[in-house]
Amino acid sequence: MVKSNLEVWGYNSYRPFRIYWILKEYGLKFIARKIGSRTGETQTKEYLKMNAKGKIPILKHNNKIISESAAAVNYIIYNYKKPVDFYLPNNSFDKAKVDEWTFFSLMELDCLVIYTLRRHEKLENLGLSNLYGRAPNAVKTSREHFDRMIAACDKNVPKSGWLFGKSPSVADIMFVSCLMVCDIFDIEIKSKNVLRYYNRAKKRKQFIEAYENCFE
Ligand SMILES: N[C@@H](CCC(=O)N[C@@H](CS)C(=O)NCC(=O)O)C(=O)O
Repeated sequence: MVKSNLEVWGYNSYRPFRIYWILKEYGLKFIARKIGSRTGETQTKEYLKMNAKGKIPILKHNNKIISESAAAVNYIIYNYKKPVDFYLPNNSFDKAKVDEWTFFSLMELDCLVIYTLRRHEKLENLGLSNLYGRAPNAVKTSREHFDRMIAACDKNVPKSGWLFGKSPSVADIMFVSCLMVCDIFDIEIKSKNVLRYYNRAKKRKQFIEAYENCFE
């Protein structure tokens, strides 16, 4: 078993995947605690003590616990030495541009589209409408919103490399992790440019290693 003071709790989903990916980028050893959402494993007394929200993922570093996948990803970049092949902004404007992609991914894609589809799509489409209720109009408008958002970033996604040049950044981890959900919910990425970017991202060694570790 791997010895490390870093533990990722959660697997098999694009949100824990964000933490697996940044840890692979930084070449850090970690223990994967493979508990799943909606299995009961996030509702135990022991787990709720670590994350009262009863959700995955969390990152545990010694006795420090970080919930929220984006916060956990940032914790790694704030605390460990930047690898040569990873982009970190070094002024406030460039930092804001990375944040712009991060918040865009979290709010416009993860929250407005993915959460809505997960909650309100039919069971056979991998949704939980049996728990949260059918909402066909919300599902339809979420899918439309996704298309609009992807069209809006079409020109901002470079034709080669990553969002900020030759190396990936936190922005790429957040954006790509949301694009991964297209496969689950049968969403077509209608921008050829974004699709090419996504396919490039999936070929990165660290992405593949993280994927193989997170999704079994
Ligand atoms: N904003 C949180 C979302 C966490 C989240 O919703 N996780 C899902 C699995 S990926 C979960 O645990 N769902 C169970 C539930 O909502 O009860 C993050 O990015 O970490």
